[in-house]
Amino acid sequence: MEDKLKSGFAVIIGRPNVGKSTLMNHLIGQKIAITSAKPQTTRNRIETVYTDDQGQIVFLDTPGYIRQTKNKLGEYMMEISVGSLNDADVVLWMVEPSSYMGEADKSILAALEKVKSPVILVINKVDTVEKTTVPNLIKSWQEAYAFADIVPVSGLRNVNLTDLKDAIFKQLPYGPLYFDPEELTDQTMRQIAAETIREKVLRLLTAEIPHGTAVTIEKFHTRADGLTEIEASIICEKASHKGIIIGKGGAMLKRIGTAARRDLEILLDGRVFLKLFVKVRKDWRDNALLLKDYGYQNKKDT
Ligand SMILES: Nc1nc2c(ncn2[C@@H]2O[C@H](COP(=O)(O)OP(=O)(O)OP(=O)(O)O)[C@@H](O)[C@H]2O)c(=O)[nH]1
Ligand SMILES: [Mg+2]
Repeated sequence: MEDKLKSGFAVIIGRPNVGKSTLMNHLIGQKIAITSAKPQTTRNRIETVYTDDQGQIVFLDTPGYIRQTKNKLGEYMMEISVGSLNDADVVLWMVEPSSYMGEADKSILAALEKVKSPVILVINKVDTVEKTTVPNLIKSWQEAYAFADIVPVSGLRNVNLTDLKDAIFKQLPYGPLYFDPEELTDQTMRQIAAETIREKVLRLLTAEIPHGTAVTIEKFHTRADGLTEIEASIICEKASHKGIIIGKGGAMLKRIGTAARRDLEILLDGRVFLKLFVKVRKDWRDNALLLKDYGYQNKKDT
């Protein structure tokens, strides 16, 4: 019945690399947010919409919470992460399957003390621990906070995701759907394309280089014959990084391009012609104007 539907915003917060973006993608059944084994993959707030006969959950994926930022990009990411809590009807705090609470988790806990909305603790990656340890994990986290619920899951392996959705709906108010159920995300195709390329950079390059990269889309055009032409630039911080991103004889750039094109062809359901450039912009992560150009700017500041 229409008037029995529930709806609201579920904000996913947690340390870098705990699996927030993976969980969100698996909850909605489509890959929207990029993921990688490197911490601080997500840089922006990413909204996705899940609708079923109980109602609608709007998920907000956020950058991994860190205590100390090293540059303006990091500051921006933390503003997004903590600021998103204000929009939450329910908070999903995601942790590793361990009873250990690190400094970042303690800071999150302190931030949550100021939040009025209910908090569900999501213990992720339970596929990596003995099943028998889970009840003890739940018990030890129970002592930390008056959680509305504690749900162990594996986002990657789709374990307990229905239970998690039920737990979320339980906390949401009755109300109208915010979005057309067909509207899966607030991300534009251009944004998803840029992020897909950045994901390949994160996954294919090691160490520090990916953290200093951004991707801009110069051209995005779908031709009458269905082929989409995309031109994009990978921005990096040093000439030496540019050399590594391009690789010997252009081999690395080719690998990045091929991997990104494959994903984009699935996403766009058509052929893609992808041309990549690499540019150096020294210290862009501390340059307010460049950050804005690359899409890292608070909406309230525009
Ligand atoms: N074994 C296992 N690995 C997982 C699970 N969920 C995520 N991962 C892995 O954990 C890593 C980080 O996943 P992400 O989804 O990018 O993590 P995140 O919390 O969004 O990270 P940031 O955006 O950096 O804050 C990736 O290598 C995932 O494949 C899970 O349930 N089980
Ligand atoms: Mg993420």
